[in-house]
Amino acid sequence: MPAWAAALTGLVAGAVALGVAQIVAGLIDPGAAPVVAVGGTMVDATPAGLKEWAIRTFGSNDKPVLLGGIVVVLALVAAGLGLLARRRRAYGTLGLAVFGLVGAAAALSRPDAGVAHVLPSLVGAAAGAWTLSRLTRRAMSSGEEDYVAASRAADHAAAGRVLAVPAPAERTTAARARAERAGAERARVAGVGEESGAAESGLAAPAAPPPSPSPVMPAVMRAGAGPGAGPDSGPYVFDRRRLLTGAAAGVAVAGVAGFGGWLLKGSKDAELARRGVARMLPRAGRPAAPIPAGADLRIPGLSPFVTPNAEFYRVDTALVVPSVDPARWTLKIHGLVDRPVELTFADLLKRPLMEADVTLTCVSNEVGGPYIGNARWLGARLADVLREAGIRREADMLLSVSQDGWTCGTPVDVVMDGRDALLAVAMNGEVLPEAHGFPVRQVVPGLYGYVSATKWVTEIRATRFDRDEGYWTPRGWAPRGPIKTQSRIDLPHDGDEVTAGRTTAAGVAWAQHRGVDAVEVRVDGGAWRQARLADTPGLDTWRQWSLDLDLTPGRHTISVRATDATGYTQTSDEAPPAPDGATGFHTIAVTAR
Ligand SMILES: Nc1nc2c(c(=O)[nH]1)N[C@H]1C(S)=C(S)[C@@H](COP(=O)(O)O)O[C@H]1N2
Ligand SMILES: [Mo]
Repeated sequence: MPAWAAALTGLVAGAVALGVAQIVAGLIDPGAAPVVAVGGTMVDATPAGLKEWAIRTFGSNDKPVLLGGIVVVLALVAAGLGLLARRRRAYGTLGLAVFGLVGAAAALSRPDAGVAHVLPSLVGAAAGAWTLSRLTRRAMSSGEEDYVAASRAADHAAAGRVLAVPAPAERTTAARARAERAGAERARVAGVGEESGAAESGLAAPAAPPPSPSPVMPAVMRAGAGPGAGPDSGPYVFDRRRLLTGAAAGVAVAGVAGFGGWLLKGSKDAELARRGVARMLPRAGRPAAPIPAGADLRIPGLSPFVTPNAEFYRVDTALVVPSVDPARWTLKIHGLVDRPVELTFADLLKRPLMEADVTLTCVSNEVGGPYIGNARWLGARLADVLREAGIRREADMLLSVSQDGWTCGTPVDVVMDGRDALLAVAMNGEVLPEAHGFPVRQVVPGLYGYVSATKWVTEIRATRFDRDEGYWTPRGWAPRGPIKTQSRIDLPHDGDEVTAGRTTAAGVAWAQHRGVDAVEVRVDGGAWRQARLADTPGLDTWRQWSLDLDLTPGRHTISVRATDATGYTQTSDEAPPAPDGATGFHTIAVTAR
């Protein structure tokens, strides 16, 4: 088989393996798909620096980029396996088996894995191995099959002649013997003749010349009967057409299976459950006051005060969004507590629910970056739940765990100090979106998400900072992450051309749970000028600001800084996001014409 054809068989086998794995994963759990499982394992094993680079470089595309990269590597490996299988079919099977095992091991090692999670990889690898051998045979055995068919036809013709033409007994016998000799010879050449009557009769094989050969016969005879012909190099010829039709069928199977898996995943019950929850979601016992009309300056290009759910930033380590059935969801509260409890979703909804406007922020947000959003959350007070469980005095950390095994260490004193730390079930009047933690997530005002905002939360262990650590801490991030006072310019944009004269600058500033007291803007390093501040419903949200600037023609830089309600003005010292949040002024450059 030519190299390209061997590579193609490998590629198609790989595609079938992935497609089949995908549909099996669709039936079990999308997270058990081998690419996703291997990707997740890689995410967890990636050094913090590399991960930061990926987030910086690819932004919210980091997941598709990683998955795409894995698929490209797999495609290369699959093509390589096809080439190896050309030498020995067993190599291909062995290679696929190894990949199946790697996928299965990765799937099994995921924190939310069950034994069934090995199935997508194993079934996929088996389907791939089968495809590889099927395709190889299809591409290479046509000569053998044609030859055997031709021989049979010749035999039948000979036998038919014998039967059809009544003749004297000795002629009949002679004709039969000749036909049998010819059959035995062909059978020997084709390597299929042991059970034929001619072989048993012990006649010398080459007594008669073979009948008129089919067009492929010379090649077959050369390949099959030549010296040194190994067991694998039977009487094969390469049939491109049969390979290509087989490959097309394989690609179709892979596509249909992959698409089916995707559909299954999409229609998974979490979405249905979300709709069910929407009907049973109670109203807040303590509704928040309406957001003041003056909280949103409604300047085009300025971040709206309330971030729509669909536009809310998303940061997590989950390659596929965990789908959690609220009917089976429980929250286990244990560790340093006197009365461990396990709450069901119904238990949680029976508690008094309250609303709170809280701005979430990611510690990996660069100065001026997009990983911040504000929402109205509905949930149960976390402090009450912990108090009922009898949280002990020595506990200073809540180690929360998500459905997919991510962990987060939150200071107990922060949660218990009266702020609106919630086990949230709704976001902006909507059931929590799956990507934002359905059915239940933590929201703690004033702490970066990595130490507070556990999505898909299933467990809270009261523990100690000197005993435990959350997911990001061993990866180079601080154990505690209070949000730093910060501000951002939303308009104009860095690099914009603006008309000379009057230009409006506007943006947001935040210092959650301290509150923003002032925002100042300066042009070209000049004097700081007070910006106009929008209203705010409380201390836990960002605050819009705006200021009209007079810009002379030419290039200008614009900087912003915020002062929080403790009197602290954000520092000009520039620090990267790691280990505990970026600092420095957001500064942009524009050209006025
Ligand atoms: N289960 C889980 N929860 C998580 C994370 C995660 O990786 N897994 N990331 C956290 C981080 S770093 C942030 S900034 C917030 C982001 O919440 P959002 O995606 O709803 O905006 O979720 C937090 N909760
Ligand atoms: Mo984050």
